[in-house]
Amino acid sequence: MTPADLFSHQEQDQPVTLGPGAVVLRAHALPFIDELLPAISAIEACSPFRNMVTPGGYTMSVALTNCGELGWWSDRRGYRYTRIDPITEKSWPDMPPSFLRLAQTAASKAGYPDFMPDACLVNRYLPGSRLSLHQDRNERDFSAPIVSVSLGMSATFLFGGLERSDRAARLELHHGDVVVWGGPDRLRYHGIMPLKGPAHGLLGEQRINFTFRKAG
Ligand code: MD3
Ligand code: FE
Repeated sequence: MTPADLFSHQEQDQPVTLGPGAVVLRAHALPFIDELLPAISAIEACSPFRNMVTPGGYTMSVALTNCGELGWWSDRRGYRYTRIDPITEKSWPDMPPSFLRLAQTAASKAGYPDFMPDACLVNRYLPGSRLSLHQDRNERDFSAPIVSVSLGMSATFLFGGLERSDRAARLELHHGDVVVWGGPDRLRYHGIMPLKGPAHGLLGEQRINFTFRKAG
């Protein structure tokens, strides 16, 4: 059996370790789903999804919005966190209570009982959208983990090493999966292969991912 087969046949109810600080909680978000979908609509109504431009001048194929005190932003001048959405010129929408509970229950299961995220990036992938290998290093404190939640269509996640040139392993992420990345895995290169495959029963032809961070 290949590692991919092992991942796809694993028990749904026990955490799977990807590295010393990386834990996959299969289907952990499913009990929250009835609260999450309306909460995403409410966020989107305040701060719509938009395709940001990278410092290199490329428009991202992933559309993004934020909730929480701080929101991630990219333009020709660089990557950073802002308190104000530059499009609406208002604060980013509040982090919904259901989002916070989901992030904190997941972080606790992974060994981070005091996780207090102040930022949540919401990514929307349509068929063909991808995220090339990158590190998340715009946050002030790398001792806090990142919690990621996948909804909708399945995607192939790439997790590399601490150098861009390190060979990346692959993992399928499905609707409801939550991954906690901390400790020595916090700065690993990672990305998402171009989205393809069957539409999701509930969300249709899209994948939504949110990542909770302690940014400030
Ligand atoms: C590993 N998002 O928003 S989530 C991102 O599915 C991002 O939309 C991807 O990478 C997505 O920055 C991947 C999984 C993830 C998120 C953050 C990490 C894995 C990580 C930070 C460090 C190591
Ligand atoms: Fe990332």
